[in-house]
Amino acid sequence: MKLYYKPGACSMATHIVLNELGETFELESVDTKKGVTASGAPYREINPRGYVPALTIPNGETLTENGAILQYIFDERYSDQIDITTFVRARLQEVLSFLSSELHKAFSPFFAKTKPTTEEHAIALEKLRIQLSHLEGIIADGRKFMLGATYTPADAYAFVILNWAGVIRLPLDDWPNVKAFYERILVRPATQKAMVREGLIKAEAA
Ligand SMILES: N[C@@H](CCC(=O)N[C@@H](CS)C(=O)NCC(=O)O)C(=O)O
Repeated sequence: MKLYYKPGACSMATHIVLNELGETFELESVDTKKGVTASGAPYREINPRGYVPALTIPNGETLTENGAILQYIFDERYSDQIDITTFVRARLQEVLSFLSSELHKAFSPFFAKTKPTTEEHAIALEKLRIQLSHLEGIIADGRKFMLGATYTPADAYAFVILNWAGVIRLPLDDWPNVKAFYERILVRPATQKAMVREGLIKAEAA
């Protein structure tokens, strides 16, 4: 498999999950602004929408969109850890959809090309706080992972999004379950390995 990524971006969720599974895979970084991969390939020929992640799977097809990629890996590789019923798949999709269309997108204004005005920043922050409170609700019942007792790709995706809170200097103290969840996923060896490989932390810190 081959993952197209940008350091610290949502593509790191797939990177972490592949590490969790002990998969052998290739990584190629993408300059999404220039639209080229590290080896000089035109990235829109890989993902016509120009953003990461994209994952080339063993049959030669390339999948895009976090939700689809993470669902694919779950279906293909997690059946020995969890009974993948239609209901469990729907639960995963429920969480992945929330993460992708609500929580992930609530961070977008902070990374926009044009710096938001003070008023826009305040509105965006309020919207983000609401989504973090929704996440707090999902993991409030003492559950260890997003789906309950078992780690799934949704945990890696939630972690990567929460990591952006540090980038925008938003402490997670107002959401204690979210903060504890973030810290639980942060210390996992697969997470640390991906963060070192993507240059987010130094090897000796891992
Ligand atoms: N709908 C897409 C959104 C992916 C996305 O937002 N990717 C960001 C990084 S997290 C990106 O590549 N943005 C282009 C850029 O940063 O130049 C998905 O869920 O996969």
